[in-house]
Amino acid sequence: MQQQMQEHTLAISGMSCGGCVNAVRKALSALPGTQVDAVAVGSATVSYDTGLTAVAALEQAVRDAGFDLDTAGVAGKTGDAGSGHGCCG
Ligand SMILES: [Cu+2]
Repeated sequence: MQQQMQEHTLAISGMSCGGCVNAVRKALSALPGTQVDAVAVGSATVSYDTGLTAVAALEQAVRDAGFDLDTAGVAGKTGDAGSGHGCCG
């Protein structure tokens, strides 16, 4: 069996508290082949098996959990908390 683990960091906007962190962690860890390495307000680092899932699926899980991808970039701007997304409105 060939496992090809790839690490990916997602920049996420709309996170603002520990509840958001938990929601994102739960959403990502529910995907097949993923191992959530770290989640903080504004970002999540995940290792995933490229044979089982893809970055697009990770991003979709984040959106499904009620958050947005901060596609403007990991470096620099912090997500705009309080935009009405996530667990705390
Ligand atoms: Cu929250």
